Amino acid sequence: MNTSPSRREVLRAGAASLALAGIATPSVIADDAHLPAPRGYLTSAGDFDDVSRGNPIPHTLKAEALTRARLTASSWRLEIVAEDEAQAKNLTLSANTAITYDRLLELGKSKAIRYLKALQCNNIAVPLGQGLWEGVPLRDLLGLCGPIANVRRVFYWGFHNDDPKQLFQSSLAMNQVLDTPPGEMPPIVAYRLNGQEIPLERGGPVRMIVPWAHGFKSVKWLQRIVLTNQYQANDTYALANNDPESYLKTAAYFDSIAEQKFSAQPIRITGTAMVGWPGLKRIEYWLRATEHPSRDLPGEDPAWGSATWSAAVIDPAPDWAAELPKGTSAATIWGFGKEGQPREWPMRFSLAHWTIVLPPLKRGQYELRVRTVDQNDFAQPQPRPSQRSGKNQVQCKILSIQ
Ligand SMILES: Nc1nc2c(c(=O)[nH]1)N[C@H]1C(S)=C(S)[C@@H](COP(=O)(O)O)O[C@H]1N2
Ligand SMILES: [Mo]
Repeated sequence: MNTSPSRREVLRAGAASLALAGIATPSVIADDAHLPAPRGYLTSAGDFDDVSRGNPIPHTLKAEALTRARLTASSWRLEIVAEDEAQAKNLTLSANTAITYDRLLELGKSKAIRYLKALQCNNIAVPLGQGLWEGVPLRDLLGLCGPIANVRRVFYWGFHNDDPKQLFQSSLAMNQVLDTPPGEMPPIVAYRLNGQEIPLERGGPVRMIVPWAHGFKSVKWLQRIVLTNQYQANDTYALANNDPESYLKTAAYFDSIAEQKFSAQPIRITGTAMVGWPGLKRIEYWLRATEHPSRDLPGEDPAWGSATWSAAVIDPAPDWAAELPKGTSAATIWGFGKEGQPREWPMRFSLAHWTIVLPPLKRGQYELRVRTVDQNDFAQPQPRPSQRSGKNQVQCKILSIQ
């Protein structure tokens, strides 16, 4: 456990700024003994939760089947094809002009971008895992097709067992590909995860990564890009009433939502928060004693209006040298300054860790709710409680004190 003064000071400073903002602070926050050991920021490739379609699932293919599927580094090819010839020069398998893995890595020598990004499915609360992704901006690959005319959208998909029924595709508007706002991260065609080749299970050898979006835009086993003048999203995820243009939501999640029993002692509850495009200002909790605890509290219940929210503690930025893959200098990562520290903390599209420390409680039952407040001052589940654009309902954990 790290009890260095600097960590304590950072936590106290955090509490002080919350007090200034008029937010109650937990009573035992300065007591380091109740804070967890610093938690990691990179999920190892095999530890991500997996969301993969296909029969067989592409990452179960072996040996020759894998080469036939073009899912090894030497067999992998990326085609970029316009709907009609006047739109762009095509890079195809048949003309032997499709992009090879070696060519992608060669481009990466001058164009590569690296960033931290957590994957989250818009239909699953709790992020799937966070990686350090590296790749070539998609715009630079489109640049290989010469002048592009009359193209409004990019469709793309990965290997799907050559069965149209298994196609999993996604799309981006051309402006989302080409006109990255300054200081924002572009979509990349990624070939490294946590400093290593992307394993097959995570969508390797090459996968799309779209920083601001839910997982369905980050297509695995990427093989084909289509330039089109169609203007509508054709995402597989547009079906089933999902919002195909959803942004990652800022939201807090308990590490374990399971009901827990405690004795009369200080209680430490931990969790993570996803930081969406609106950023993260603070995390708050509401503890309420009740004889009949329930996780579901309807939005119209007057209790929401009289709730008292107190500050949870967000972990300060870690020691990046210990966090990052060996040989990766933090200063080379998007959003980090020359000194190797992130310019904003917590960082957008990535994970924060938080801790709630409760003083000893009286016997009884309690509902504990946690929510984020974003940089626009929206508290969960606002600004957009639509569950088809990403899960951001306020989570509840039930505590019983014996
Ligand atoms: N080719 C392909 N890519 C895909 C999917 C898929 O089924 N096939 N699932 C998507 C969805 S819905 C999510 S949430 C993420 C999950 O990424 P992971 O399995 O690396 O955690 O991958 C996306 N990319
Ligand atoms: Mo998903």
